[in-house]
Amino acid sequence: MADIRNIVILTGAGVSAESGIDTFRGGGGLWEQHRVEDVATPEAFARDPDLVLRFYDMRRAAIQEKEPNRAHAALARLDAEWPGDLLIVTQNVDDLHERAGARRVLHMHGTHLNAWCTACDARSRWTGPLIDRPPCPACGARALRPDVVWFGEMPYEMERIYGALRAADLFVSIGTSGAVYPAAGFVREARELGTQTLELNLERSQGSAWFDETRLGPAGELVPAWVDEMLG
Ligand code: BJW
Repeated sequence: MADIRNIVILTGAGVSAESGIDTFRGGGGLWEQHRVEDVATPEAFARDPDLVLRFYDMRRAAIQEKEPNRAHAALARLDAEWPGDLLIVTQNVDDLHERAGARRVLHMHGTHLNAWCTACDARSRWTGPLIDRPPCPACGARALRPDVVWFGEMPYEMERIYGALRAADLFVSIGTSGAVYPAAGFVREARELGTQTLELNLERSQGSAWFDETRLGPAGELVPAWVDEMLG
């Protein structure tokens, strides 16, 4: 890890697993017998909005009961103390990075704690349920949906992410299966740019072969140890 100034960190569900938030593809990856791919799509929302809203209401309520873990805390410390550029690109829709104190965080798949009005396009902070079709605080239309990125939709702030990847000296992927694009492709972008790449995961992921180094173990142990290394 020599000559590193700019760092991009990609996080996935594994970073929040030790906070008690289920991963997507662990434990069968099913919710009430539905695959994530069948609930997290605009088609599913059009076909059965109650099912999809119930799924998100349940998860929005659950994350508010959870607390950041040692991995979130270590990344927040790195964010606070790292003198170079740093960007935590999270696929997670929980707010545990922020609640641990991290500031340089980008939610590429959106956030549970926003509702998006499909009538006026406003985003509003939202902590309660959506199942009863509450009115949009901005325009009053009953057209709110979770502000999350479903399959077939464009993830947020891709230009900013690719810009940070181009400037990075180190790309680190933590707790993600490498099953979902475009995030799964970041390691290849980084390699093509000659950037050092490191993976921290409980087990080998679909992308492990692309990384210069993979360290296996729980994020709550691996991340604090790596952050200690980085901060010397
Ligand atoms: C631990 C641990 C511990 C456990 N410690 N680790 C080829 C190229 C480009 C696109 C595609 C393509 N083929 C198909 C596509 C389209 C599609 C896609 O990827 N489909 C796949 C099924 C193949 N992608 C899209 O549609 C995306 N949009 C898009 O591509 O737009 C066009 C575009 C093209 C090019 C550039 C830009 C745009 C949108 C994807 C949206 C994903 N949405 C979801 C739902 C979000 C809302 C919600 O939360 O409900 O995002 S799906 C779900 O998967 C969620 C996650 O963020 C995402 C990734 O999951 P993650 O985080 O990796 O979790 P898991 O469960 O898979 O893995 C957990 C990992 O943790 C495991 O590895 C464990 O080992 C580890 N772990 N405990 C450390 N204690």
